Amino acid sequence: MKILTVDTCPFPDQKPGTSGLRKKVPVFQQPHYLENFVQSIFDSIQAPPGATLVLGGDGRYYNRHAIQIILKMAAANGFGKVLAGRGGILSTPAASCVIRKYQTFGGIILSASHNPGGPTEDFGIKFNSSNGGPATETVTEAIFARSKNISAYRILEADDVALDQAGTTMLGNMQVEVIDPVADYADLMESLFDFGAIRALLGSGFRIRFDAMHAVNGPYAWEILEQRLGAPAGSVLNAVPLEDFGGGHPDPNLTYAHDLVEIMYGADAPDFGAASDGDGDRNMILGKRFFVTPSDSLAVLAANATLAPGYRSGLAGIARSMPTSAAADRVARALNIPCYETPTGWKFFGNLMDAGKVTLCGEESFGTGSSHVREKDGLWAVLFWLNILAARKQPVESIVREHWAKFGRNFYSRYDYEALPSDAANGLMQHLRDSFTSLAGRQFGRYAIQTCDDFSYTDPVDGSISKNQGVRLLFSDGSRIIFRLSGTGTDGATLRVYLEAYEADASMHHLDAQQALQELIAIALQVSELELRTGRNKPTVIT
Ligand code: G16
Repeated sequence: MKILTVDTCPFPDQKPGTSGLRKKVPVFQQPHYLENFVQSIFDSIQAPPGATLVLGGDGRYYNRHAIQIILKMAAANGFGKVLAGRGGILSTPAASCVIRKYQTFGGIILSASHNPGGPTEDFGIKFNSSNGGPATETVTEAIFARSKNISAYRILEADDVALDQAGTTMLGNMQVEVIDPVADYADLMESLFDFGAIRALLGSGFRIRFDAMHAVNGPYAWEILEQRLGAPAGSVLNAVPLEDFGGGHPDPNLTYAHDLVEIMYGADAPDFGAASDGDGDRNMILGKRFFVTPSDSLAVLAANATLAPGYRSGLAGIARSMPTSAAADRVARALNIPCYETPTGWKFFGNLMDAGKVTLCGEESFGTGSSHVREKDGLWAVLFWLNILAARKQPVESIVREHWAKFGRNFYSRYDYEALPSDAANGLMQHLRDSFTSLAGRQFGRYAIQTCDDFSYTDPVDGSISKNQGVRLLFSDGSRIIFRLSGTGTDGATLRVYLEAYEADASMHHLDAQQALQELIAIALQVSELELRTGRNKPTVIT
């Protein structure tokens, strides 16, 4: 087998976004496109010769093809071993788990997360470091810089590796070990949660539905929920991963997980419903005819954490992304532990967890997780909820309502305007920045703007600074409106408008969030000139 050095030219658009490089499949299919990016990773991460890499993805279209290329490039770049998920499958949290458990140099995860899959849909790739977490901005910047001046890549001339059965083969001088993608992760979950109590709950007539959305979590949910925990067959829906997710949009929210939503709001609704996304790191939690916002979910998990064996000794701290509601901050205050506010992107939590400053992390974008791995973790959140439900023996809705009664309610909603022309979206953001001086101190009905800024974060561990992380309008009563452009879309620009209002008065907690946030929504539309600038009179998705 021969190592080939292939001449190539740089592509200008290989800048990793919020979580790796995500593009349409035809972009990745351009000659040398994937290879350039993989070589840029290898050139930037300085792996010692003989290092071990973890490799897997969410099974979407192009996953198998990309894995073969990456294996041959890893062999040509001096790696000693690759641990690859059987069938090329590893959920994002499982990949993080395997990197940590076997103390590998890092891993490459193939996923475009919650974005649709298929020949004309999305694909993605990212590098995770030895802590199991997404590479820091310093590393992703180095990868991007390298991609702009790359002139050649190395690849082994070899046949494809058989990936569908566990076992070990050699690829040149590199060992490829095909591993069971589920076992290590399922064992980790069993070590964190009271499986006995959850099994008893599920055996007592408590009914659950988990919608895997034809994405990667199907086999994980089937093994854990139906096999190890004894949930009746059929509790896991859409459990077979498909390359195009069955034509669906594997994003667990009220719009895209509509099959589950219909079941959970139907006449004979089960007691608990949940869904996860393409690569298994996001989650949505539902009770009987009741939606738990991701921000509330983080706060409830934090307040009840000690009910789960893995968290019995308490939490070191909590972190949330800036646009996530401050519900978790109130719990942190009550527990007398620190709460950190980071920019959007799980990569910002890694340093805090490595330094032992936080145990739980969460984001409004349906992401919750803890220091058990360095990615958000969809099934973990589901099991945490089931553990709490088994311990408290109350319905989801009453647990959340009691939480609001104790801590107050942070009404919350996010409006997404997808596929906007980039110029219009950038213009709107610039208009807001230009308005900071005139907006500060202005009164809108009962709301007064106290300050406006563009969020900037200084990492308390390594001192790195991340600027321009979202425009914030902060009101005197603690309410907030935030405008941000998504870093994960592949189609024009996606504008996200985040709305939050705090209500201490329990007699108001029954209100619908859209009702409670009406005035703030009107202010957001007015100050941003959204309709005028984008031509949109309604959002694509409301969560
Ligand atoms: C990624 C990141 C998350 C982030 C989310 C949304 O999630 O890992 O930290 O909150 O994108 O980002 P944006 O608002 O920039 O689109 P995932 O599930 O797509 O990997």
